[in-house]
Amino acid sequence: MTNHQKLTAWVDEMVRLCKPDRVVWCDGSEDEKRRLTADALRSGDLEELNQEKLPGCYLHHSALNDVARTEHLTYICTPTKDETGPTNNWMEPGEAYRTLGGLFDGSMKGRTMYVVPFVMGPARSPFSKVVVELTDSLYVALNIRIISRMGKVALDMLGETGEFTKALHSKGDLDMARRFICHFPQDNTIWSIGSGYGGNALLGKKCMALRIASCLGRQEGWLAEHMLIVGIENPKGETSYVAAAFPSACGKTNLAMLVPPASLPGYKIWTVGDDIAWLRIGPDGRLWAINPEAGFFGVAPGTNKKSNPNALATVQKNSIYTNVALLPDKTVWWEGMDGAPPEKCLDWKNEPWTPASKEKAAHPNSRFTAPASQCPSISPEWENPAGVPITAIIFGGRRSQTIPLVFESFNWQHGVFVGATMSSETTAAAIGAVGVVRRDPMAMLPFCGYNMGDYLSHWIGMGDKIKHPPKIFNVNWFRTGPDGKFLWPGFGDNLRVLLWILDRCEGRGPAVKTPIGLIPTPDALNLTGLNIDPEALRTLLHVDRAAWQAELDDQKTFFNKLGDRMSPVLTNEHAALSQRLRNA
Ligand code: SAT
Ligand code: MN
Repeated sequence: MTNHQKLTAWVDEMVRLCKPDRVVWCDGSEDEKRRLTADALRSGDLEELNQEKLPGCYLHHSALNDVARTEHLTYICTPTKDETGPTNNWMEPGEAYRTLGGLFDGSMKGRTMYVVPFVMGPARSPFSKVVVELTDSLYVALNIRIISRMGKVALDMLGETGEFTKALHSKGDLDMARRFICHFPQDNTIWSIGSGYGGNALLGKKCMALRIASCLGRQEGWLAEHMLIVGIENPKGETSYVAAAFPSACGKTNLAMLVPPASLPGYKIWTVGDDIAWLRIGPDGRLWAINPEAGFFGVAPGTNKKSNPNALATVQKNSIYTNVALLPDKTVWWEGMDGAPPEKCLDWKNEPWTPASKEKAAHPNSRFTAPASQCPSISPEWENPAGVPITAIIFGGRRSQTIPLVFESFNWQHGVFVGATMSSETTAAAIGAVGVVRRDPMAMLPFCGYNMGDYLSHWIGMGDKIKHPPKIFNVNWFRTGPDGKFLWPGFGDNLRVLLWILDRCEGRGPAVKTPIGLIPTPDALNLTGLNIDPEALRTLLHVDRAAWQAELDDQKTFFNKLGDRMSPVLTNEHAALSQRLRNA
């Protein structure tokens, strides 16, 4: 299938290591999809869903101990620990190759190795990159087929000498004690063993498009970010694009597919990407973004006709569901779907479930994998090889207190500080406690492939090179009142915040200067048709001095952790914020 000698030599070497019974090169064809699906149904990797109601859709159950990313088992392997930095786990490359090599040795005996070449980024884009993943998981091969441009297209792009990321994956024995996800930036290599799930196993996604790509971006002068990309078309037919970073399971997919409220007629939302953005400086001095992916790996629970009708429409065909509940008519269900819970179903563990059951029917991190092209709001520009120009960058976390609904930074450097001091309450997307506030700069804490201090300096440095930088904002949809309920309606109504942001980018939109940034005056947001308590709005736009003092201290603790690699520009920004709060 290829005359790329380095590629075939590497595959041969990995075959000698893993010792699969068979090696299958994936070409990405429809015929191959039918074959692999039939194999997956036979092996139990997939279960067929109701083909009348959900054509081309299948259900996958993961192992019970393999339901989310395992950050504590994820390593960056650089010659020195300093290159990896204090926020990542580090393993010396030689030791990593030895340890994992021992586990990979013979790991595919009795199994098939799928050679899965794929392109991250639009075909024919100079910004796209090729990855070849070797995997013993049919589920992984079939998922990659959906979320990237897989097969011949990638080998064609490689030609005989092209560069590619070498990604090796085996389910191993799925035991967490023998699970490792290792990245070797200097070798453009990823080795992952012991998990078959999501970001641990679909190596093009978090491992390549963020961790490895962030290293490439640093070398080559661009940014690989955990950001959705969305176009907002106004009633005059003009579209502006924004990129927004939120941690996993904080509503990126919902924001990327937002449906404008009926009370704001004439606006349209265009989805370019829902999870990852690669950002480069264009010849016009603006920042341009591509979505390296071709599909969505979205959180299922909470997806319904109100929260995300576009996602719901997207997943009606050609989709793989993971760890959702199965209804008697072989369709799927999850908590937060429209209507009443079913009288009975099979839960994500394949056990009988009724509304009286104590546990959830769908796993909180259950997912759908669906082709982006099926999304009703997909942007006509989503595969433009040049990307789309970015007007604003938005940072946001899940914070029940302190952080206002929206504020604008004073300039690029302050905006980078705002991103660097992002924080969020943890979610089910990673193993560990849920609801704990953690610092998560640019939503990249688990995904930055090198020293976080250097990463933040790279952001500062990019600002010097971008002639027309986007304005930087911060949002928080998740602030709650004394009763614990969300103060802001969220979802479609988030458009009201986006419109203020775009107004500000055009030099319009009233704002008040506060120590933390520029905040809309209460009448600056278009609230037509929205019934919101004025007191709630006041709280949403309020900067509480005492709470911000505590925030400052926590920011400082985090910055100190980054040690001497911390950007002095950002420590100065911290001091300036402290001063502004004192003077306020
Ligand atoms: O498991 S993934 O990393 O693919 C999803 C996520 O955590 O955002
Ligand atoms: Mn994500």
